[in-house]
Amino acid sequence: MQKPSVFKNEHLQREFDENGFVKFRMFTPEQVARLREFYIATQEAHETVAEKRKFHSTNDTDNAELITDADSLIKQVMFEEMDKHFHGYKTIEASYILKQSDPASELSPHQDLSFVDEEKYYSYNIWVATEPTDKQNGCLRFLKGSHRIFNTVRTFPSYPWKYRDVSELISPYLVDVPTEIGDCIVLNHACIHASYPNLSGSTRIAAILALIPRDAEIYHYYLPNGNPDNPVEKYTMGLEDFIHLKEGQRPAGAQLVDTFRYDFSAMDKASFLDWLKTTHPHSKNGNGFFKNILSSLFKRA
Ligand SMILES: O=C(O)CCC(=O)C(=O)O
Repeated sequence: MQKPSVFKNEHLQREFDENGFVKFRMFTPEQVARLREFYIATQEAHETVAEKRKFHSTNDTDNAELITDADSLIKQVMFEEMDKHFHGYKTIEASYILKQSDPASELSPHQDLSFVDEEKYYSYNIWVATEPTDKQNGCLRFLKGSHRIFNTVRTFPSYPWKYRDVSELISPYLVDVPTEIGDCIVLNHACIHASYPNLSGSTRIAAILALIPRDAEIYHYYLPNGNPDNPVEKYTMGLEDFIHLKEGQRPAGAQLVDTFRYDFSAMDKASFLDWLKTTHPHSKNGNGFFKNILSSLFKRA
């Protein structure tokens, strides 16, 4: 089934559909400066969790006033540009994500939570950093096309990851996506992505806005205790429900619309290697990687 388009520009839509992400220049330096200024003004409130987590977001503070104010400011700036590039969208929540300068700020390959029924729709983030990003301060990295491997349900607060048995195979195939001031990266939440640790000496400040196609319902999939033997609970959500969502807990006021058992079984290595061979046959890293696998098979003990 064809999922609805969200980009006005068909080349951007094609690249997004094909790769699961796309980068383009969306903001002026002045708009980026406004995103940064709000963060600096609220830095203390944001950094209440900084001791515990080297990668954290506004939501991690559990401070409803800060979460609401950050959501409004980021949306105000982003809405100045949204309709030039996107159509048929509905916004969810906006927040800051902070990567402190620390080796523990690395994000290993992952997918983001599900927000919609991905048989019919997709959900996505607009990600914008308030400084240029590169390998040194933790730029994003993507496994191209990985949003198309399986339709997965990605539950809160945790879940057994579909790619848990192949996670060590992913890294050589990730492509780095550095950014300049004003660039945004639009990423499909189902696309496998990661980011380098920030080792630059200062915090990397980024803002994100989560969106879905206009006709899609916003869902939140809750798996009690992250235990795959439990049924998944599916809730319809509004912005307020996200603002008040607490670490590890059910959304307090949201409506439960379904419960279902979900098969969380892992993708096996042979199938993943097959997928890599057909989708990334010319990858520089990939060829080397396959050679390594082959040569290690023929190594004498
Ligand atoms: O900002 C980062 O380093 C990672 C962002 C990310 O994983 C996301 O937006 O889903």
